Amino acid sequence: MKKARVLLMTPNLKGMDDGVNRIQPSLGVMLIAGMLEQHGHIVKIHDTALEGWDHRIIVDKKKKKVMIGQSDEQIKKVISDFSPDVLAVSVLFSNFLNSAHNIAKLAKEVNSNIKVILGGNHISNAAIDYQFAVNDPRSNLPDYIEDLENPCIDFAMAGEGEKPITQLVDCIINKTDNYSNVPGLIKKIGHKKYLINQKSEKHDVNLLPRPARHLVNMESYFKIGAFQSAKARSNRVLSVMCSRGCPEKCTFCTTPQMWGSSVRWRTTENIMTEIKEDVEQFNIGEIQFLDDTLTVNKKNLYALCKELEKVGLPWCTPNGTKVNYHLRTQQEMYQAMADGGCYQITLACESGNQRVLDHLINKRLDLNTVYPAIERAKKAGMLVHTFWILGYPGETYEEIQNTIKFAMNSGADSFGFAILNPLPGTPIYRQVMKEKLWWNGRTMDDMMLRSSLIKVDGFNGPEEFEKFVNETNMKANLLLKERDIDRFKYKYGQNSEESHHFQRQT
Ligand code: B12
Ligand code: SF4
Repeated sequence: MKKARVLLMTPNLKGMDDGVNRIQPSLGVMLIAGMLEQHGHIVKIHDTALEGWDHRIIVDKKKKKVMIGQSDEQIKKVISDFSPDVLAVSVLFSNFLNSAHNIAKLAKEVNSNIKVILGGNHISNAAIDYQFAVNDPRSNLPDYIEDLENPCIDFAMAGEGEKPITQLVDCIINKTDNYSNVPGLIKKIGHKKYLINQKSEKHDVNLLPRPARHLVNMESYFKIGAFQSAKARSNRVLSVMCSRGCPEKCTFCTTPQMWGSSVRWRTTENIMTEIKEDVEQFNIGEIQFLDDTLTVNKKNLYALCKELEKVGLPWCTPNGTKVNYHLRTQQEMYQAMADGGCYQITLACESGNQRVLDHLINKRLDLNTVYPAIERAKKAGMLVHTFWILGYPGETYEEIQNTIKFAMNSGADSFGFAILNPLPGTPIYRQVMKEKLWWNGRTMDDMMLRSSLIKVDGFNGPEEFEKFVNETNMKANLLLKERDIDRFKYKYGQNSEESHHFQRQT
């Protein structure tokens, strides 16, 4: 079997000129790379945003939108130097799309024989929305798949990519044309007509390769130090995922569609082998778990905490954990996490209104469980960060204010008030498309950390709402300083009082 040269790229990043822009190695890309290497292919990973981190172009002054990453010439040079047979671009965020399309164009300019594949969360969900569009002409969803209408893109792939990409690369390099057997493959076959193969079966997470961190410029990520949980105990962060899937079905989230409802946990041994070896190899100072909800399976969590205790590194859960899991033994569970080294837990509270939780986002969360959970996590010795979302379609101005009040009275140490972004593939996105709820002039392309895309009750425009949410974040994150200066210093560091930037880091 012939072996291919595969270049895996993550595109330039869109960010807010005055905001915190985060960057970390892409787990998806590293896992795919690991699998391709196992199959003997020659693989290179290149993150154009990382390599061009200091190169920022203002794309829209009013929206404070900047593009971070390498220039076209630099990207072309990388492609031409490596001379790949296959260029695989990962589109994790919908706002990566333009940069991804640009990379595809540049690749074809370098050599029109390079086969370009797009994959990742955005692509997977765009394919789902396309199927909705075909079945419902009144959906206002596009009745075509944008990516495949671009002649520079040969294939897209939906779903988990590790196994199918090796099949696709084999087809390409050995010119077998056996595309209908490649799970998740999407290929244009006519005007607005596509071959859409059924997605791959859910992968056995214990058979996945190790993320190919050896192919990544880890030192540059450490130097920038803008990992998911920005106020880390160390810049040398290892991002680890123990599980795939989530049993919940929140209407704003892509996880149930993308990863499935049953949670697949890696064995403790499998997780710890990765952690121990990579902690050693990269001199890691902190672990951040990227699981969608790390506390879902108590037995696995306990086993993990026991092993992490032996490693002795600080760790945290930058993604939200569900507030109301294992209520009867919650104190014990939080204690096990704290004893295992968890210095900060994030609780995904989302709203201070039962109506919003029940009827707008299907969160399956009783508001009465929120304050006790925060108290228990603090009692166990952890800092408590909380997630809240403002601006759901159908949420009233009063409900937005309620959420802020509820959050600020909760006793949490810090607060991330996000703006609801309608994410492709989710029920909320389909509602937004059907009811045409976008702010005038805003599209999916404007999605960034704290940018406002859809209309919000009580606000006249996106800028007004963004300003309001930014100020709310500032105000809420100053509370800890007023309430408990020692805890504030513990969270932000000894010199935090002098820092004018700490509020942005939560
Ligand atoms: C970590 C994370 C972040 C991190 C870092 C991202 C990174 N580079 O690692 C940070 C903090 C930056 C972040 C920020 C945001 N995030 Co985020 N984040 C995640 C999270 C929790 C994990 C990502 C991950 O590593 N997944 C695991 C890997 C293995 O999956 P994967 O990358 O998708 O790869 C697999 C497949 O997609 C496929 N694949 C991937 N690439 C390719 C390429 C090819 C060619 C092929 C064939 C296959 C393939 O194979 C891989 C292995 O199976 C996801 C949720 C999730 N569970 O995925 C949300 C998620 C990606 N985030 C999301 C959002 C909305 C945001 C924010 C906008 C938040 C906000 N509202 O403020 C910001 C955007 C920032 C920006 N600049 O635009 C959404 C994105 C949805 C969308 N359509 O855009 C997600 C999906 C969560 C959700 N709510 O649904 N995020
Ligand atoms: S928001 Fe969290 S709990 Fe809800 S479906 Fe997504 S991952 Fe699961």
